[in-house]
Amino acid sequence: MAVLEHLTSQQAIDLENKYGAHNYHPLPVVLSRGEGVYVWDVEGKKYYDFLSAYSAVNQGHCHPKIVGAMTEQAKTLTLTSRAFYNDMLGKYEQYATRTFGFDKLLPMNTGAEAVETALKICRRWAYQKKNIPENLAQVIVCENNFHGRTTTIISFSNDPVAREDYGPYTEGFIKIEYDNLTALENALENNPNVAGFLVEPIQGEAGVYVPSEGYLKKAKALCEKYNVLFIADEVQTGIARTGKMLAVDHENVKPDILILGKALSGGVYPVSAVLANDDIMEVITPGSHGSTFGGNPVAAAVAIAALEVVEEEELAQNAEELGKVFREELNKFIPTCDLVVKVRGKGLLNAIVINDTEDSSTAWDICMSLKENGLLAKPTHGNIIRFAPPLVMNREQLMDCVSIIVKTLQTFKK
Ligand code: IF1
Repeated sequence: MAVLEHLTSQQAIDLENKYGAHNYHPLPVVLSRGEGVYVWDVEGKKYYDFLSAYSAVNQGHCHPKIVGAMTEQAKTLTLTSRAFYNDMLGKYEQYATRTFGFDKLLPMNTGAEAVETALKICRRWAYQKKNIPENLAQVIVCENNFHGRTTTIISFSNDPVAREDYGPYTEGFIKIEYDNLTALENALENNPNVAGFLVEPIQGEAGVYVPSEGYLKKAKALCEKYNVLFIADEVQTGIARTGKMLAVDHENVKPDILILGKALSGGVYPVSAVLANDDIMEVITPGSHGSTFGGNPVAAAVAIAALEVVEEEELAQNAEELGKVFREELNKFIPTCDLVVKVRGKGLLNAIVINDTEDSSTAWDICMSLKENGLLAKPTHGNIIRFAPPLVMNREQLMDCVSIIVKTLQTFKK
């Protein structure tokens, strides 16, 4: 078979199965094109994308402004490494720090790398500024967290599938219950070696678990009380997804360290970043951290364009409004049967909980049926289905999607 030959879905799936490592179990759909809120499979069938590449494609597929910025920059200069300056990085750093209100930005590529970077900054700060004795710094994390796939990050995961047989694990993490301020205070008090608290403002992988109102604000206050850095992982919740530029904005919380990824590039290129003020970021000195691709000119051009699109197209407001409509509409359906326990979420990061056990196939079967009906979504934790369309959706499209979802759920009615 010639490499560029047109493939059927089955052929593409067979190739991945044969030649690719089996680290995913995808829904059996093979996509070959995307535009805005839509994607098309290789047979030409059109779908609403209700995953948005796990919230990376907030600005919609192949946004012309972002793709334009990328192709222009790709024709001009792609990579210099940080051994030399480039004429795009500073402009991007200025734009992004102004947008998010921090003194400085450290550019990386993937979300996991940015989380690792934040942890390194936090540990350095602990030794150099908080005077924690060498190698004793601890970071508090939450149960059911998801922060990525590196060895250190999976060390403090409690998902057996993500961790099993990857030991030995990195030390220095304390795990507490999410959305539990007493547990946080217990972990902070009488422990002078705590350096930071790493938290997702909404737990995505855990099934779009929204904490109680005020949790983040009070958690930040506790961190201040004990001189501990509040580190917000907004890789999934950031960049307008939840109806504000950042999910912490809902509670007017300013993290000490902010982690961004995914939609920072609109999903066209891997771009991640860590932001902090000078008193923290100054612990990073030449040679102490880096990346070949981090801060490259294409990434910088893409990220500026991606952030401009969010502002110009008022995507946060749109996510806020459409999210309310989505939950309202689903809440009309839920009492009509026993199939769906609840809908929850913020902005356009939502999930429905199916009334079945975690090991049942119901949520998967519903997603297969949604696919047949022209909408792509993926189950998480067995009985939860995440709904996160691109934020460029309009009200009419959203109502069309609600009707696809409701009609599909009706065929599974209990
Ligand atoms: C996979 C989940 C989403 C993240 C947060 C850091 C990262 C992620 C809060 C790492 C990544 C992903 C990665 C993807 C599945 C996915 C996911 F279901 F696993 F939890 F989005 F909901 N912090 N999330 O959500 O970013 O290194 O991937 O760029 O790993 O299979 P990355």
